[in-house]
Amino acid sequence: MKLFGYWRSSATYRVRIALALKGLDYDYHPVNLLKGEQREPAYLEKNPAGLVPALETDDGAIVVQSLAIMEFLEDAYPRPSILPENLAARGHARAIAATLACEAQPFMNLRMQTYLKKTLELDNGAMTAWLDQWPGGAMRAAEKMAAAYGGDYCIGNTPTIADCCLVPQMFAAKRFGIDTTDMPRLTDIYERCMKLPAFEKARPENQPDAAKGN
Ligand SMILES: N[C@@H](CCC(=O)N[C@@H](CS)C(=O)NCC(=O)O)C(=O)O
Repeated sequence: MKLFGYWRSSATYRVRIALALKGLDYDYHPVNLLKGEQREPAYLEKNPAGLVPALETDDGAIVVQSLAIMEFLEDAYPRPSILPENLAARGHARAIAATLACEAQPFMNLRMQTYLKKTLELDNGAMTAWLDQWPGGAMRAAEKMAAAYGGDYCIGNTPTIADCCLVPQMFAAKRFGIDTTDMPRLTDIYERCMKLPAFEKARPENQPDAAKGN
């Protein structure tokens, strides 16, 4: 398999965690977002949305959208699983994953940030308010969803697709200065995940394209 991504992309980070939890090998193909490589014709053939990640399977098929990629991995390589056994718990794991991937991260991605700063000319105060309102609001919803469950991770005692989304979202929140002090359950889960080898392997700083000092 080939993973097209960027070291600091939270959507790519989700997929790296899922691949590592499943113990799967892959070739990593960096797409430099700061240089605009996601909009070059060769990459747009893989993902017409101009976003990373994209996964090329061993058969040469391309799967895009991190949640779809993680579901593909789960279907293709079911063990170890990144979904709970219990059907309701599976639904809840997917719901937390979707809350973070669909309702928090899109408000922070590069093209959204560029539009807010350069086109709408929001100042730092307005940017902080935006981040607290939208990604922050979605994270506070995820905090309540995860708090409804016991266990070491978002849903129970095994990392799931929800944790694959949580860790990159916490990483991005720290980078953008979103206040997470009212998210004790998410903070606790994040810290526990970061002690696991799969999460360590997937860290942005440990990727070959990681920029030093950024
Ligand atoms: N819903 C997409 C989101 C992908 C996404 O937002 N990727 C960002 C990096 S985290 C990106 O490629 N941004 C490039 C840009 O904004 O130009 C997914 O989950 O894969």
